[in-house]
Amino acid sequence: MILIFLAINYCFSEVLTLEHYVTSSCEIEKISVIPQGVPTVLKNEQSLISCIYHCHKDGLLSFFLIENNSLCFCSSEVDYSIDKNETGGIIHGIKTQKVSTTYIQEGGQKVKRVHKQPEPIDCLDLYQQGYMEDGLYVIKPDVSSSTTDVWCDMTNGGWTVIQRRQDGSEDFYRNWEEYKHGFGNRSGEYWLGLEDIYYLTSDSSSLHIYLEAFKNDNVDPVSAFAEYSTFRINDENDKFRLRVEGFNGSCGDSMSYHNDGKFSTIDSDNDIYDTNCALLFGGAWWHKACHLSSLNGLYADTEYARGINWHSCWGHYYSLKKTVMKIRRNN
Ligand SMILES: [Ca+2]
Repeated sequence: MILIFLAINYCFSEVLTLEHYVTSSCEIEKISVIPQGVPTVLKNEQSLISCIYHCHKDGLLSFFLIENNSLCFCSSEVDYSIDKNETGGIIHGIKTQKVSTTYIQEGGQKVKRVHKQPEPIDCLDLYQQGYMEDGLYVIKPDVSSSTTDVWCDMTNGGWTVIQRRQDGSEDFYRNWEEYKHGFGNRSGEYWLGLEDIYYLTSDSSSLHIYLEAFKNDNVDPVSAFAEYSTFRINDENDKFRLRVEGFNGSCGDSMSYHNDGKFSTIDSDNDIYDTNCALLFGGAWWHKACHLSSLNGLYADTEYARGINWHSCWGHYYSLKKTVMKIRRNN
């Protein structure tokens, strides 16, 4: 892969920026000239190098087709261009997400991948491909699933965020179909969806939960974490039954109680209590009779067991400000 960069000095030499975008089917790199004299650094190329080179020449973008470790050669054929008004979102009508920018010291050409690649199945997959920046990515958890946007925590090594609360902007009082398919803004508050969580945890996975209180409430502690070395859920036929074990954390284990519990929503009572816990306490969860944790509870609701609760640390009368649930395959 390194050889590619040693072999690309001969179209012209200008300083370029290279921006990485992802779509549901490929990665796209946008190239533009930046003024001479601007400090630049070559970084983070990783495994994106393959298939096709771009060459920026005389104001036009041209393609070079190469194979790995072969020399690139110029082509006058222009079959790809960048919309100069593109502001980070649409290239040729394709919705994209900007994931990083690379500065190239030399060479007016750069590797591009435009061939369709196998879809990344999760954030760990992307991380192992060399994506190092936190942010939105497109994944396809299973051959039979659709692609979906997801927030990836790359800082800590490729964790896929499946749930996030932080400001009460999203309504979590929702029904079975909504919890099955997911909802919310992937840059803000969201629930990924039970079906995708089922696919994502078909291999042995860990769960990490981050919990944060409102600072002004003067509760102790202000934040905590809980981690489980094994986390998976069964499919819908078994009501997305929870398997969770191997606790490690800073403020008690409020999740293991829910091991073997089925998921319940306001319109689907699968708990072992007389009535519907999700309806009674306003939070869809793997309820039993009923809960020691309820991270999909009602935002800022401090009535008994109705808020965003983590009982072992803050009890049933305190509703957390922020929660993040994220998962990662164990191998
Ligand atoms: Ca019940």
